[in-house]
Amino acid sequence: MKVLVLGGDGFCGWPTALHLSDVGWDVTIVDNLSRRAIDLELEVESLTPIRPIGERIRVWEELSGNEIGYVHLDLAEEADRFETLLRDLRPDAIVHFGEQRSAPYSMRNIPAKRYTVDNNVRGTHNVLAAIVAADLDVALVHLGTMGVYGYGWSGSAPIPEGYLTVKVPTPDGDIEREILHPANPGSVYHLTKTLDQLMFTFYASNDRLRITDLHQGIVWGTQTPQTIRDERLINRFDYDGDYGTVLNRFLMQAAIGHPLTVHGTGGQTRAFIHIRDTVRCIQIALENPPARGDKPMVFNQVTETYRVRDLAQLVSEMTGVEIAYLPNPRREAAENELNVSRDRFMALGLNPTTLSEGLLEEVSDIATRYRDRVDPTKIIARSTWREGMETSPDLMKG
Ligand code: NAD
Ligand code: USQ
Repeated sequence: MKVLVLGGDGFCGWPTALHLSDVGWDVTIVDNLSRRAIDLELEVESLTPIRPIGERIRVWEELSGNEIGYVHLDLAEEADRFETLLRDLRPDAIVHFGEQRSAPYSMRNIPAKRYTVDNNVRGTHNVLAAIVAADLDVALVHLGTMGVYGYGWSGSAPIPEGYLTVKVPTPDGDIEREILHPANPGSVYHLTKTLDQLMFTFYASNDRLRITDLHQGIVWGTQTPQTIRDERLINRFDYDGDYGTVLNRFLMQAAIGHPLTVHGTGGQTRAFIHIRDTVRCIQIALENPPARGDKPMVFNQVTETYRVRDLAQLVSEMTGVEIAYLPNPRREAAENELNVSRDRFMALGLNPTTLSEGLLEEVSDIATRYRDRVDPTKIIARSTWREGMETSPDLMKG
């Protein structure tokens, strides 16, 4: 099986490339290294010491005997080169991680908003158009987000996997229709993922492309059985106010004794998944694609849901670090319930890593081990959803 991993140098893409290579697939990574460039722009580094892409790939080859290809290519800007790559390689499958993925970064300022839309929407469209132009019958798996559904929209009813059955009133009585679940994005980044969904619907219908959209929750954890084999293979771990996600941030904060930065009341409920399960889910999705002519298949890629303040409580009890309730820099519901259907992956054999199993390992093996690499001035989230919104003046000193 020949697979292209778009965005394969990133937090989810790198461990996925290694996992698929380890199970014997022929993997080629496509990445323009824009995420590493954003680290330079933000003057922050991954908590873990990630190595250059060429070295990562060489070390993997030495250890496993498996080659991984690498093509430096910008999906948004180099549409023709990408089409040529598809014609040359003729992959059986493509996994698409290659987007700007931070909600706070996407709200940082006008240039970051424009970049996020241009990069993500053009990139995804270029991928779809190139598959059609190269006349490939490929399984395309895209990483979407739980945030396309929004939070609190459907009350206590479980969020379905992508589609909703609705009753449409007509003069002859109600008729039932299945529609894409209404989109309710909470940031410019999340907005791009809702636009991706519409492009998938169109290309699945018009060009009979086989597309799976994975609405993934917040990924936590760092290592997989492959990245842990050698320190030079280590995965990235973002902790800064823009790219660090909530649980990994709390773990890093606990390791350096920084108060845990809960936004608002911490009543936000979110869905989570460990990086080890992300890579297994991708393999499962690639092995179970929709048929040609089917609508895009949607999986909710989540294993647990937690309230932010309960996560903070858990980490605080485990480590003794205090909790700081800060003004929320985002516009989001202060409190929400979240009930998510996730039957598909469970039915296909996913056996999830739960927080209770994996958390302590993360604190000791990653956060504590690399705590000297933390720049405390990068911890507080400074990107606000609207000009004039408050961030925390006290803790900003670091
Ligand atoms: P990441 O930023 O670590 O990785 C994305 C990779 O894509 C980077 O290596 C970047 O250089 C590359 N890239 C971006 N734009 C590109 C372009 N135009 N051309 C070529 N390469 C490009 O992000 P991640 O955390 O690995 O997320 C991967 C995907 O999963 C994203 O689409 C994200 O929306 C989705 N996702 C992530 C999470 C999470 O918690 N990390 C949760 C849900 C969904
Ligand atoms: N939060 C805090 N304190 C912090 C950081 C975050 O309270 O220090 C809160 C936020 O206000 C938010 C929640 O925690 O309510 C989640 O924030 P996050 O930064 O962990 O996650 P989010 O911005 O939603 O984005 C991340 C990934 C994104 C992915 C998304 C999945 O960066 O790529 O799409 O998770 S989901 O949230 O399910 O849509």
